[in-house]
Amino acid sequence: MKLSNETKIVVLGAYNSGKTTTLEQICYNRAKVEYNGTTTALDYGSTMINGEKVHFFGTPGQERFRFMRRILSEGLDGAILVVDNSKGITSTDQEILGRLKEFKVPYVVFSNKQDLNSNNLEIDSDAPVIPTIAQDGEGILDGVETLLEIIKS
Ligand SMILES: Nc1nc2c(ncn2[C@@H]2O[C@H](COP(=O)(O)OP(=O)(O)OP(=O)(O)O)[C@@H](O)[C@H]2O)c(=O)[nH]1
Ligand SMILES: [Mg+2]
Repeated sequence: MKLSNETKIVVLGAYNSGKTTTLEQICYNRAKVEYNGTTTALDYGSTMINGEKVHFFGTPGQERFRFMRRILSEGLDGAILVVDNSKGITSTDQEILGRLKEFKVPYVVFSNKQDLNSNNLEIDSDAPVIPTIAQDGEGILDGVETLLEIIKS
């Protein structure tokens, strides 16, 4: 059970899956560190949901920045794994899933880019899979609320 009334959520996933776009839909106040459109350090944003402050940290997807996932995941309460549904689960996603299960982190999966491919995502996970179109905001807030419910339960 979670005691603090502030929540930290980390947005994980492979290169170009839509993590930064997802965070931009959730948070009004935000910052990002990118070069040529790819995250090189982190995204950060916060918002109030049902009267509680929720902090979001977006990670880089490129494997050369994978050490940032560990740094940004310190003290997390929950995670969102953003998968590009037109590509499916990548080796980066597999590695992230392994860690989430190992450390029993509450998480949801966003099967993003439903506009490109709306087939069911094939994934070895019991976590809720939420279809999203990040650039249009579709499914995003429902997915975040689902995650917050899991964190509180
Ligand atoms: N068609 C489509 N494109 C999307 C969607 N969400 C994001 N994109 C596009 O996918 C590209 C990558 O989006 P980002 O949000 O930068 O992805 P990212 O996961 O942060 O990428 P890295 O930080 O490089 O790992 C951009 O061109 C987005 O506009 C979606 O739902 N549908
Ligand atoms: Mg990014």
